[in-house]
Amino acid sequence: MTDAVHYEKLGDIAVLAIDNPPVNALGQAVRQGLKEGMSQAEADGAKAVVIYGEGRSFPAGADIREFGKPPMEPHLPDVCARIEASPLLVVAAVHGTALGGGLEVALGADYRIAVPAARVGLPEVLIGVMPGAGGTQRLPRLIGAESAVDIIASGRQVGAQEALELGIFDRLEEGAPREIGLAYASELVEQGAAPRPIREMPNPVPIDFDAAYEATLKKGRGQLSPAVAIRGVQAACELPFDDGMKRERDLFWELMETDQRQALIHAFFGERAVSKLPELEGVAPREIAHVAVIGGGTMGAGIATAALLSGLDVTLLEMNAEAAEAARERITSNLSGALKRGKIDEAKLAHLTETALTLATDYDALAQVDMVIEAVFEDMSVKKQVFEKLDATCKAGAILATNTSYLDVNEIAASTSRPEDVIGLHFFSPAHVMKLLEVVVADKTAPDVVATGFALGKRLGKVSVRAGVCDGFIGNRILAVYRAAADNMILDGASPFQIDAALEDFGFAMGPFAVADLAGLDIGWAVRKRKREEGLPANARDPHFADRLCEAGHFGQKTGKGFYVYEKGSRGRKPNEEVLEHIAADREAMGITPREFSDEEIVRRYMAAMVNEAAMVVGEGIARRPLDVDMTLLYGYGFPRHQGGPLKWADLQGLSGLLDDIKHYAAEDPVFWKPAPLLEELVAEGRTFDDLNKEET
Ligand code: T1G
Repeated sequence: MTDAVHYEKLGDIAVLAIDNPPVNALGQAVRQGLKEGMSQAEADGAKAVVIYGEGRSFPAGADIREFGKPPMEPHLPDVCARIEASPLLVVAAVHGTALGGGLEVALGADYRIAVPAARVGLPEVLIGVMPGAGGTQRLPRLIGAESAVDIIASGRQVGAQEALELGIFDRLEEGAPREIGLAYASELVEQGAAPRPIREMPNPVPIDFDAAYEATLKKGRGQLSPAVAIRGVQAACELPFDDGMKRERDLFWELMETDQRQALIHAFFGERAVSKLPELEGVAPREIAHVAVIGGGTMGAGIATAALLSGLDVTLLEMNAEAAEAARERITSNLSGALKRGKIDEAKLAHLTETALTLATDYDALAQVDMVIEAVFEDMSVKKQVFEKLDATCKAGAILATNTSYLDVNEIAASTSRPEDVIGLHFFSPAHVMKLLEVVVADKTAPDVVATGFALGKRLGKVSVRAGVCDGFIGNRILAVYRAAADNMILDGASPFQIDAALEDFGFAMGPFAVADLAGLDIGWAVRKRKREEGLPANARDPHFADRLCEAGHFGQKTGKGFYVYEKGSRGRKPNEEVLEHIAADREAMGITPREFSDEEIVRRYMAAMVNEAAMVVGEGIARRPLDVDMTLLYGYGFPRHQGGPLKWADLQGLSGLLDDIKHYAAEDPVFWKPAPLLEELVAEGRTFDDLNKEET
């Protein structure tokens, strides 16, 4: 027996305890142990076998770290088949999250018991593959094709009660998995229950698989795995079991070989690695129980909502009682979403908005808070006034954070006597929904203040990324460049509508101009005006077509018209042809003769600009690693997850080809296109952005 699976025999019942922390992933030692344990139980004359997980969970799946390496025997489908083929009664006792291969092992058993808090699922499609150990063959036989397609194509987790009702679990019982498994197995043995291998159940009734496939492919905006997994379920309906298993395996390996699998695994591990900073090893965060938010507008109310939902007490400071009450209404409205989704009930809503939330109009109310998050108007002089007051009011050790999206945090810190307690916490709107949090570390920010920023992010359920101080930090700095690349393509002949469509085909939920309409065109307008005041680089192209829209009061969705026209009451959008006249005027003023752009060129240029600026951001140390940029774009800017993030995408495309493109573009427009030194260095050395991730992590 391997030490990853402990074997013991109690009377007529053998027990296989899987012990492979942290999530009992089904690595080679576990698979070996299960196979040997089944043989041992049969050799010992046992009548039944109980399989359960030690620690926090029944196996949460195959060991994703083995992906991309030569597969090692015994293979998981064979282990599941071995369990199913046993003449003994096999009981799986489930707690925690039985996911992927974990659920597939449980489906190899004859009976499945679980604790009421257990959850199951087949989330393989979320990491670019599909169930590959019988999940697409056994689950449909057990619960029907339609329910199986829902669970497999969505990758969602299913609660124990729903799993019981579907037929995945036979019984729910409070208690330790080992105990409830033993008791259930004893009962079954006494009843003379017979093994009931799922492979012997009839083929499930088919659904319209072509329709399901097409609909899923469209919904996934080009992600392959959910749609391909449906073909696995189709095999369960149309083929004998063993042929279905072979079909599943073939489809699984097709997906395993895709770039999307590499991209999605990169996103899975990147989401966890990004908030592990070597410089914070052993640095204890400060205690945070009571936070203050200054400013109850959209951002402040969103931040307060996130803090309240995480169990923190919040004092929200506004200029006057009326503004403070308006903020409470915004927070209550934000929380009504959580109420509708069943995350909180009415009593909790009342507690959060009337007890946990305190409104204030006087800075003295902030004297004892542990942290202040400032979310006032994006103007340096206003922010400096706020921080001077906080410096004079807040207790020693209170953390003073600014939610600024681009202003210089060093300058804000310098307006206090305690710059070591000042940090940037850049939330993304809506702050109680968007997962990205840029933790902006100023020159004098103390390590335990950084650690506290990450601890707060974790508590709020955010993906926190460390950012250095520059205009726009990581995300907005890169956004400004790829948005400018799109503007330049418009000046040269493309239309905003073609650009949006091309990037939505690439996988973005919305193209850049639809996003600008959503965020509000006045935001970009203010940035362009600020940058003009600061002085643009000589010969920089400075389009005005978006300004013309704003001057006419068209700010996008909130005014019903921007790049698109938004009909009242309909979610649709129609191109606003007026913008084409403004574009033509710009081209004429710049003496440009427009040319055709292919969708492929649009994506290539847009992505080249994004990758190049991202390489500068990493090269300058504003982002610690390439994966930090990838997580920023995935969690804050709608970058398609199945493309992995801009720098993973660049690695998969090939850096030398990208650099060649950028040099070609630079020959046309040397002002906008300057190859990033880091990109040139990696190409020269034959290295990838992933190589840098490995060095740093
Ligand atoms: N393999 C390897 N490591 C894993 C892992 C896995 N399957 N799941 C989690 N980890 C690591 C994770 O990287 C982290 O490591 C630690 O465990 C704690 O995880 C044949 C082929 C189970 C819901 O996709 O969804 O089965 O950072 O921080 O928030 O059909 O982990 O501590 O070093 O996420 O409590 C299918 C993926 C695999 C499940 C727990 N299974 N995991 O969440 O903790 S493919 C999955 C999760 C498969 C078969 C196919 C979550 C979780 P570190 P965590 P958590």
